[in-house]
Amino acid sequence: MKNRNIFWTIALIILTVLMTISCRARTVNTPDAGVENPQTAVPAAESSNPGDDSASSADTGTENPQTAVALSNNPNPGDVIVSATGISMAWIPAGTFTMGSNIELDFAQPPHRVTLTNGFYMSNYEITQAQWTAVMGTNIQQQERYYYGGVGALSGVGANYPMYYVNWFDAIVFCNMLSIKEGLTPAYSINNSTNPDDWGPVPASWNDPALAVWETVTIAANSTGYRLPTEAEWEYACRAGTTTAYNTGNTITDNTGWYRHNSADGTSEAGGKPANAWGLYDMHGNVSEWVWDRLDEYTAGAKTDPTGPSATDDRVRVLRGGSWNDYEEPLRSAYRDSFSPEGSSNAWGFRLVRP
Ligand SMILES: [Ca+2]
Repeated sequence: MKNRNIFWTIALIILTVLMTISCRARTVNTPDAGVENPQTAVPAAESSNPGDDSASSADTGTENPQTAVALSNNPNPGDVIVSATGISMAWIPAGTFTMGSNIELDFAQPPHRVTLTNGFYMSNYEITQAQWTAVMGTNIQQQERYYYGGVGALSGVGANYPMYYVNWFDAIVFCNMLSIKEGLTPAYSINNSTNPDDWGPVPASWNDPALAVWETVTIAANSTGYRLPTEAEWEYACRAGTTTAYNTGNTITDNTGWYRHNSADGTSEAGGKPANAWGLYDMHGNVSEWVWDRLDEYTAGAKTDPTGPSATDDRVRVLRGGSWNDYEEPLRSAYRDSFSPEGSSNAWGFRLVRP
């Protein structure tokens, strides 16, 4: 009887130890609610697979792109969520900053105070070719159709390369298609429909009669879906608290981003240069990025949640951040480029935001 008691005592101790070890292991492996701190995220070289679900998930152990992560009620700047489609997005906090610059070449005078009253999520990377194909079903070769310089050419092909040959209308179609795919309320409405299937073919030439209708696009109030950043949201997120010409300082360096002096005559895989303080990659260079706003001259007064002019006489839309094909100046945080919304190029792409 005594031996039997000792046996059960030892068995109980062993069982307790085993359960403790098991619990500890499970605790260590549990993802932190899918939230990844970009300050501790794996370096870009190891995580340069924004379009590759399996690799990023296996590498970090904190992302499961197959599962939409519940939005945090109180995220910190740079906290990452990963959408059901595998698009990682960083939290950009509400705040006030000085938009524009006094550098004449930036076309961004006068500098003025802008307040963004709501935080938002912004995709950590430019939308990649794999992400485009997953939502739209077409590849970069099928999308190549018009180059404003007159000569078409592909400038980098691969799952993790940024998508280009996307005109402004293509980008808003992508936003709504992705929102529908993920069960969110689409942000854009044309002719009282938020379903791009009702909109007809995307206008891709300056004399397409459908342009008149497409340019009436509006943002649906209170939508939960994906959209292009406003110009103010883009610059605020690019700066991430910095006030210098680039978010890496007042002079460009190799780490600032891909541009004409360090890109091999084309785009590079997303995430190849260091992220800014809020975990955003390639805000400077690689592909220049469409934003929502039509181009207009800045005015001096302070503004809250600006969305640009609504008049269609300013029909060109703003592009931000410069590209692999640009010299130093267009990569600056404040620099404003623009083009007609039906135009596309092998140096222009986009990224997304959502509430
Ligand atoms: Ca870019």
